[in-house]
Amino acid sequence: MDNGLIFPPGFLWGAATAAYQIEGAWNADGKGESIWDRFTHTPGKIRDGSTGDVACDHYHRWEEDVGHIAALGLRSYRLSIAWTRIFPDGTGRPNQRGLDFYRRLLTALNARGVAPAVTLYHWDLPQALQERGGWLRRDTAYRFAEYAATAFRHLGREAALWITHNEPFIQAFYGHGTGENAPGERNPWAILTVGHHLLLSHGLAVDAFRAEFGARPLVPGQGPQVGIVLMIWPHHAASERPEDQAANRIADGGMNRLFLEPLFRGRYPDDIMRHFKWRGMRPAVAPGDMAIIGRPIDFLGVNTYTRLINQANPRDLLSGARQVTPPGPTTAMGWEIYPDCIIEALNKARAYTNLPLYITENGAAYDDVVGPGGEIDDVARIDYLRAHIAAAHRAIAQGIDLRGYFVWSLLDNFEWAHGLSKRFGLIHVDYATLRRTWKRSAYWYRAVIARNGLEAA
Ligand code: IFM
Repeated sequence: MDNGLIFPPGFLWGAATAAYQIEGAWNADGKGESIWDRFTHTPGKIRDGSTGDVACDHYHRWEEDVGHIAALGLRSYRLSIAWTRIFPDGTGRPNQRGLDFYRRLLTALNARGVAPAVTLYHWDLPQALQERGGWLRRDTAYRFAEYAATAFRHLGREAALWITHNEPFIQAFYGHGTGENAPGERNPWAILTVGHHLLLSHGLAVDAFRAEFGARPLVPGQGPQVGIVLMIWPHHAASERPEDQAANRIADGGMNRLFLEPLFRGRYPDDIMRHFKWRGMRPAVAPGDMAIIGRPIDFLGVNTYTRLINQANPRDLLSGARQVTPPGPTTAMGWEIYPDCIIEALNKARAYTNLPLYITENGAAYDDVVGPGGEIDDVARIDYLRAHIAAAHRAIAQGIDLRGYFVWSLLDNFEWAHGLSKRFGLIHVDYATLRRTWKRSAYWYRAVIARNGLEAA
């Protein structure tokens, strides 16, 4: 009998969000300004002119949202802490009201049997630290470690998984190279230094975690664990031509190996260093930094949505590549629907580490239509999720130690430079009324979780 694709017992089914994308309340209860507050308040930065000032207003509606999380049956919920709620200026004395907010939220999740996975940094640096040099300045890594230590001390036992950083690639390349993200710097020479300081701050935060919870990695379920989330998107060369192959290697190296190698092999990839050195860039590595960056962690989170197909483009200063239009259908982000991204990304991670892996983000934006009765029949999102979850099942069957899968996202939310125009949620948010409505994909995902897998085809 075909029982469908059933996952191992205890598989962690989740959904993910991030503070700036959902919370709103950008200056409530002593919260300081972050680089995303400043960026979205600067005209012309966000395509639809929106900001995260209100977003989903989760800060005020968190109890309702915890109700949705519990009703979906999520085993885990991934959220991020806004650094500026805890340290409005990035450093100094913690803001008790910020700590109280997250304590209430985490306590409520645990009370409903939902294991929190908490990211410390999902790109919202305190503006005050940006004004002192931001991630270009080494000191910021130490301020991050202080913030991490405070979070671990006050909230540490409330989370199952602690994630130091989300996708340092995006902060480095989009925040400082293309300028599409906050702080909006267009300074390619900054990229490697920013990336290095992000990784250094990760290692310092791991030290703070061990100082709080003991030197030995904890056993799952017996206390919090610490790791990092990387964006790992497979890269394919557009052709067999040596130029395309070389461009593809560098593009892959900039996104993936630039972070995997220092974390797991104690060095930066030679070819990427050569590539950027030729362009005058070099990270400011001090003696001992690589050992800090390589501190043992307990798991690795992988965010993957699609693949990229690269063609040589000598005019691109950063990667020397341009991405070609994918052959297959795409989501509303223009991202190809390519379910094998799950297997390829996990295999790429596994080439570096045998740690337990989580898909910490996967999902799809579509131009959802609200029907006359208020229903949202997002079959395309269901198809996307089904195909990617099936790929996750294949990965496990191939021996990959995949422990969980998180849909991006629980709610429609603020999609960075796209503003409120791209909807990734299982739950629709009407931004005029802030009303939440389950899409058909939410009901479908609830059934997947209840079944611990996919129904037979
Ligand atoms: O919305 C983002 C998220 O913040 C980080 N990973 C990719 C998502 C979709 O673009």
